[in-house]
Amino acid sequence: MAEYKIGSDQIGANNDKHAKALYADYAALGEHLARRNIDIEKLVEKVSAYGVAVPSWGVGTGGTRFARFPGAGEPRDIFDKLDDCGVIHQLTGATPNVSLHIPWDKADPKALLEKADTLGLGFDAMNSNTFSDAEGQKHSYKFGSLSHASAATRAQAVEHNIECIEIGKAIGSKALTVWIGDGSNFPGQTNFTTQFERYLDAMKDVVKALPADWRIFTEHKMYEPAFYSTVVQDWGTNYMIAQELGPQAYCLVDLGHHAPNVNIEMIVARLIQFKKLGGFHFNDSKYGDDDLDTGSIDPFRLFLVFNELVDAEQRGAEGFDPAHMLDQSHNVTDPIESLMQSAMEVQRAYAQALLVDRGALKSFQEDNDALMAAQTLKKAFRTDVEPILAMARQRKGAAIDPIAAYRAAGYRAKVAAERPAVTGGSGGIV
Ligand code: LRH
Ligand code: MN
Ligand code: MN
Repeated sequence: MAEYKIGSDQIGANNDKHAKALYADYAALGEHLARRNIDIEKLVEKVSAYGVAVPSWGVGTGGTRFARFPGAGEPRDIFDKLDDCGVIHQLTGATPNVSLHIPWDKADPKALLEKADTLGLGFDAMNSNTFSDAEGQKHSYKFGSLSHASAATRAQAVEHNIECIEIGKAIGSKALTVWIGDGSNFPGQTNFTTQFERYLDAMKDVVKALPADWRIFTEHKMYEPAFYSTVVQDWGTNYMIAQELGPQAYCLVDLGHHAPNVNIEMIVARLIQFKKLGGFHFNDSKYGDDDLDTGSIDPFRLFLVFNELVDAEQRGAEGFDPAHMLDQSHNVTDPIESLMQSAMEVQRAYAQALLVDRGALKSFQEDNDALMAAQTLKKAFRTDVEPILAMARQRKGAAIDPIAAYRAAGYRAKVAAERPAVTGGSGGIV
């Protein structure tokens, strides 16, 4: 039994305030969906079983390239971070796993496991960091890591990734996500081909260290921190990498890592079709890698991504098992609130995508009825599925309204009293 940070009586008291309205809304939606031949109970089951992992680095206040404004009760270490992740899961019932970033979260694996156990949490993919220099590290990553011109620097980056696998093995993780900042800032600074060859060779060494039941996810990103060229810049390159690295290698899609207007849902469909979709970093963006709360800018795009995922799930696409993780940075909100909101947005998109009448959609597509095909998706997207999500939470003992319950519990003030205040500074995380 998990030792949660917020009393279940507090959640219960908050739920009591919302229960009557929830039952009424649930009954009304159930009736409406029945007319569409949809069983609301089946949807609650599906949504209940759904989970998205929280990034350990997301529970601290992030920064821009210009400044960081820490909030009250900033987690001091990975154990505080896990406490915060535990609260997110306790209130939403939607985030059973945490994704760690090494060396930021480096700690005794036994202690990590014990702490996660007390909070009822598990661990999703490990993330390596060769985009910044760790304290005491011999070779700098200023000019790259896995693709660096110097063999010693590349070997150090390979070693770091192997260390992440070792830690992951000890805590029950089954995947490693590799994102590198390698690239160049000026035309001529690097040779595209040589740099990519070096990267592939180094990654092959990492893959050799992968246990048989692990997967490795490579994450592409168009630019930043490199501003002229990036080694793993788009899904095409990413797909080539996954092909080169073999059957354990898959592509990770971070929603914020594409050129503006790129059709991300179509990229997702392609990667599913060719059995190389490894997972997601969900977030939202307006301009670049903004790391805004998931679904805060373009919820329709999130729905369209889930439309592809549900399509694949329902037709039993071979080898389809993507990891679902959030990757956000919070500058002006309480990270716990933002992550809870995002987890619920992801669930919402999933529930909406489950509502798509796929039989009708197929006929409209075959009849070239563009208007009705589009309306079929819109009809699902426009349905307010909140009572389904709230009912799934309530039945798990989570909160009907997680943000209200969190605020009422005063968790932030409580940890602010225990955790020393952190002063701001210049920009940080990418
Ligand atoms: C890079 C990225 C990647 C990192 C995380 C901190 O922009 O999305 O996933 O590991 O941010
Ligand atoms: Mn990411
Ligand atoms: Mn990013």
